[in-house]
Amino acid sequence: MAAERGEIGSSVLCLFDVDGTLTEARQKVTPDMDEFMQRLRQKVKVGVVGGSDFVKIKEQLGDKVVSNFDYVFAENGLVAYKAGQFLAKQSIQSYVGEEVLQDLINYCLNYMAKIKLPKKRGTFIEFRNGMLNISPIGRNCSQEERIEFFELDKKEKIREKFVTDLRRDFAGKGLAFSIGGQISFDVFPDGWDKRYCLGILESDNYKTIHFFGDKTSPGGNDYEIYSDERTIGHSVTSPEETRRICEELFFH
Ligand code: M1P
Repeated sequence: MAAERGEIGSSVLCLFDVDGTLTEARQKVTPDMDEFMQRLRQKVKVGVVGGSDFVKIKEQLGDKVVSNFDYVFAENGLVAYKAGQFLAKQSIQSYVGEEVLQDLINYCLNYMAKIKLPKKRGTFIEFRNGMLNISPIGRNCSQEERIEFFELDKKEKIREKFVTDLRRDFAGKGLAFSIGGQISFDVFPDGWDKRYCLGILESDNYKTIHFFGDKTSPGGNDYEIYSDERTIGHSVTSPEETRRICEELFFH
């Protein structure tokens, strides 16, 4: 279905998820898409809001990402850059406290020790600024091993079951769990999902904020910001679809 024509100008912001929306999962942006974003930036303000940490976003969108986008929100906005400058970051340990954090880490290590998979690699828990990223196969897996796990997970729902158990066993601890990619899920304090970046944007008084993401169903890491009344949400299935919708909205 064709998108309606959108307003343009500096009071309009387009916010993009990264994996599956601007790039293929954990892959580099294509030169075409990169160039398209710069053309779009002449019509509206543009920003990215990824679940990944800043290092991964930079790997995927290039070394100039902070100057190529008006906003870069890594870890859902828990690490934020605006107009080419670092703005602020959050710390999960100061917010949650060592007690709950260690219970969570020990629980996950124990849980993963009991999962048998075709392959297991390293870095099962990545400790980030504002979140923990948990991966049953381990983040050091190769691209081939990543896809193998992803396919198995679709059938066996390994991550879904893990997250269901965590939600039950950590109920009332103020933690949220969200599946955004292929081999892992993210854990962060309640409310520190992608809506977190909307709080940062409040003082910039945008008239319209469009959000584009691929994990927009309940449980996906784009769901909350996609369904928030402060955004116009667009659910996409690929970078090509993101581009098509933007062309329909802003280039006609
Ligand atoms: O941006 C979506 C997700 O990307 C990665 O997921 P995975 O490695 O499982 O494909 C991670 O960086 C994750 O934190 C992030 O939410």
